[in-house]
Amino acid sequence: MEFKDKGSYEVSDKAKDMKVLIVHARWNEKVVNALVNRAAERLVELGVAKTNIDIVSVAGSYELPFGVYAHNKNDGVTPFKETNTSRYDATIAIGTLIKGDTMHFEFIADAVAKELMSLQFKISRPIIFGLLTCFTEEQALERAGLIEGHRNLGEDWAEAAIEMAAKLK
Ligand code: DLZ
Repeated sequence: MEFKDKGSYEVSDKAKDMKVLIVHARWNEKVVNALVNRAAERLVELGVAKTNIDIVSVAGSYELPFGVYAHNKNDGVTPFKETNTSRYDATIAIGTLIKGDTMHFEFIADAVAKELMSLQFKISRPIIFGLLTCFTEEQALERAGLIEGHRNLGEDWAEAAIEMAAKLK
């Protein structure tokens, strides 16, 4: 029996009015590009207009939380307030960390996960966790659908973005 699956997904008809932001790191470009492309493609399949999807990059995964914060701000200057919520209905933060010989991986993975989680409640919008934390390059290629027989997780992140954004619509 297969226990590790994502369950069934119900498509929301609210997607056609949504604006979605994808913020991605530039490290591990091949994997990240495949994840970003599939996430954007799936958003369109779900009904989001291509013109309502913005894609921006940051240097590495450590920069993802600030990139999400900066690009969600309405006027680019004032801090978020209750009346100053994001211009995006959802954000997908995408990066790939591959473990090296030091503790770098652990520090970044932990810091980014915690910050993206709490940032959602500051900007009052869902942020989807598209950070792969892999022990090997092969694991990363698998999760980006770049090894035969494996699914690209970008599509799950797009579905999660629409599902969570629909809760506020
Ligand atoms: C420095 C670094 C290393 C070693 N590995 C990765 C990685 O596998 N994936 C990734 O997205 N970023 C990596 N970075 C860059 C850091 O995330 C960050 O950009 C720098 O430490 C500068 O803050």
